[in-house]
Amino acid sequence: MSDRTKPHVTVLGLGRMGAPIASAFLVAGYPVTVWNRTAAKADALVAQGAVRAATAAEAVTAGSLVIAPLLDHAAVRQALDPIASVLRGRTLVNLANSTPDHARDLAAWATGHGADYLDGAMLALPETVATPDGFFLYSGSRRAFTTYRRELEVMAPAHYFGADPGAAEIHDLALLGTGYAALTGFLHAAALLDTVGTSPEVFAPLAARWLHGMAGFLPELAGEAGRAAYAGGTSTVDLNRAGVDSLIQLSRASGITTDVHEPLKALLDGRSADGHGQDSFSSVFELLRARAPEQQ
Ligand code: FVH
Repeated sequence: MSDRTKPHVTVLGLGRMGAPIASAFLVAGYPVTVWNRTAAKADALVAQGAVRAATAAEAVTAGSLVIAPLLDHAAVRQALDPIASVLRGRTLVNLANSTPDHARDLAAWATGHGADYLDGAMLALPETVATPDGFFLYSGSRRAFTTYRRELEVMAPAHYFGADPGAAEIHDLALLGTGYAALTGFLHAAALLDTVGTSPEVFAPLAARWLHGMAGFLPELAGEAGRAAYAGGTSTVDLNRAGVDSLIQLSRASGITTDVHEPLKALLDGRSADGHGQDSFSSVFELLRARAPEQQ
């Protein structure tokens, strides 16, 4: 039974993320209208108490808060462009993964059609929606974030990154990049161990323990990079060059690709060739950071 004192929530897109999001609002007692391009995906939510809208326009009209966990920027534009006029007076929360520029474009477009716009990025898995294990990032309209903070927290702990609509996406992509590097490293290592009969399942707990320890190293790495203070570190460029080199040699000898670690070796070799072999590993940051055009 929904609580009529709560704002009416519309969820556009009932994929892996959208379905648990809509379900979480129903569990929290919100009146919920749902729409999905493939209508059958709404069946279970309708059984749970959601109202099924026949069209995206009907769905947007029903809610004051419109949440769109669609596939990507193109899907958002395809779903919303034809119905721009019904957005007026509503708050649109776009949760599709996109680039900062796409987020800014969409914010300008939505605002131009009279909507309040919040861009969101979901750092969660379908099963961690509405649990403390996931978290969502937001940027764009502060008024929208403040007004609907309680509703946003139904989906996941909510973090606001300021008025630039692109800010949530920059931070999201930075976190995805961190994760992709770690997970690709794990898969490469699993392929390596597969050659000696150690299964990925056996290796996973060991890798998780190591990654947990690595996470504890982040404040030190961040402090060095933030201050550009690389002297006296315990884990130097040259020490890690040797480690990465051994890994590449073993990969090659085992018939495993070296593609994952060659870029890191190139960075470490570059640092060493520039006379920074005894600097901390974190000094690789100096080769990665954006430079003024005249320094490139
Ligand atoms: N799934 C995950 O693990 C990650 C977790 C972190 C966040 N990502 C991002 O979340 C966005 C949604 O991802 P998803 O996993 O829910 O994606 P799908 O299950 O594939 O559902 C996609 C929904 O989008 C609808 N859709 C696609 N194209 C269109 C279109 N042109 N017009 C209207 N709707 C469209 C699709 O509809 P249908 O295929 O069922 O008809 C689904 O409702 C995403 O940005 C991830 O990067 C997920």
